[in-house]
Amino acid sequence: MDNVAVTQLLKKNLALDLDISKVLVVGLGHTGISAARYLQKLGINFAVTDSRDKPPSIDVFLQEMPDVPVFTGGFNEAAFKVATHLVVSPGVPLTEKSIVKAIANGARIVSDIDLFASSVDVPIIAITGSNGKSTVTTMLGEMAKLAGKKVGVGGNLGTPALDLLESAAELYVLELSSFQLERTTLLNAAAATVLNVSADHLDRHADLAKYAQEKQHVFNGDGVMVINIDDPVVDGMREAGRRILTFSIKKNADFHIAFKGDVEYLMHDKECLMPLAELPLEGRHNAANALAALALGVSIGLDAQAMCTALKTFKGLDHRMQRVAEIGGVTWVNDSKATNIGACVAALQGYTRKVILIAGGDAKGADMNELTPAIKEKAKTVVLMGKDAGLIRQALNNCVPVYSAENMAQAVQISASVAAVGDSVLLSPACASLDQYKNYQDRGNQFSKAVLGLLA
Ligand code: UMA
Ligand code: ADP
Repeated sequence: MDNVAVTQLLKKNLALDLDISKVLVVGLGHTGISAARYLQKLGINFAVTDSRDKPPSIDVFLQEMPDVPVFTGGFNEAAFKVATHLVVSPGVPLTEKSIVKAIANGARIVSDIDLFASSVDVPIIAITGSNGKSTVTTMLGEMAKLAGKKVGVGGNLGTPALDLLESAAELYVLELSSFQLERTTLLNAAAATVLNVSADHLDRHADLAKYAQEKQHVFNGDGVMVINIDDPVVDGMREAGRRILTFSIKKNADFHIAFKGDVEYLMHDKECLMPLAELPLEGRHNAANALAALALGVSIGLDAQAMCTALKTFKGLDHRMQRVAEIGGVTWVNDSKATNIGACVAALQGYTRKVILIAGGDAKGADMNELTPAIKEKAKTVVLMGKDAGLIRQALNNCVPVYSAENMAQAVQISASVAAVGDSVLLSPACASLDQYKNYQDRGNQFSKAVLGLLA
């Protein structure tokens, strides 16, 4: 879409008027800088604020936009007072005092996704859920490429949505977080899914119901709803009158798993799409992810053969059930991206033999008792680390042997000392990493480094 058409839509949809509106971009990380570039390009009057002294994108911002007002080291009250619109980064809670006050004064909250949705006239596929978003988003991106589409892939995954506009794609696949969705009103995706809902980010959302409600916004509009019927919370999100495609790894659905003879297939209705064994990813949950990606692809008419080829050659993402090494008959698996209970439980459920589990970190307000049944069933030993290790230890109540580790090197050493030939050691923390690491990648890398160090 050209700039004139976009500014007309912004005025119509968001009352964002080139001549009179004053936008405040709140947060200067990836989202903030992408929003600033977007507003600059359209000639919209804006300023930027960030509570940190030196926010992540400040240098590049000052270089690219030296004339735009920027307030750091605290949220600038005067800037909030004059703002008609706030583009709030997902990491900044809407309960922030300055934001609450600005809303009371009539300012309108706009997300980068709202701006994005007002700037494209090609289909958007939107993917959310507690777990599997990045995997399904990447899978679908690969499928679309193999099906010959020029596709833009991003959102919560890597490239901020507004930066994708440069690619002038004919299809966009967006991973969206609950924080992005809670502040988005304009999305009307051609097809959307909530992959699953389990406890996460409860330090930011009031409770599980509120968190699920935010995720449900992904279904705003009239596009195809792709529904996981194995998850009762998601199944309850169906809307009458909408086109719905269902998927399940447990029962019959539009996309499901079934045996034909002694081969298990990914199925679309009665059609065998591909043998499940040809999906090169560990864990039953990845079969669900593949079915979700297939359903989303079918809903926008992607070629089934191209989609299956993409699945068969899908490499998987780092830090998700990633096999690091086999050393002395022990397999070491990095699932550092398991930053909530649901992901850890899914990882454990994929094993037939009991594992040694390394877990712990920042529980983000989750109830660690929910982890106990899966650990009881699937773990022979647990090694705990991080801020909320005590909560997990308490929840386990000595149902399995539990060790404590100060850091990753020690956790790996302890695991190596208790592992026997044929065992797997799984890093699947069920917690965020920020109490001890830069991010989940840093945690996963430290795990891999310590494991490979065992070879020395
Ligand atoms: N900030 C403040 N005050 C605050 C909190 C943050 O000023 O109280 C500032 C920070 O100083 C920072 C800026 O806000 O400079 C932006 O921070 P942000 O946390 O919103 O991060 P972005 O760099 O804009 O990245 C965000 C997503 N981050 C979060 O949702 C926390 C990125 O997802 C996403 O890739 C990016 O937008 C592009 O869309 C990351 C993530 O961890 C990967 N997401 C969570 C998850 O997957 O679990 C939801
Ligand atoms: P997200 O982007 O939602 O965090 P990822 O694809 O990055 O999802 O995977 C995050 C974690 O969740 C990893 O530990 C992965 O093994 C696990 N996981 C992936 N898909 C699922 C699923 N469908 N159900 C439960 N856990 C999953």
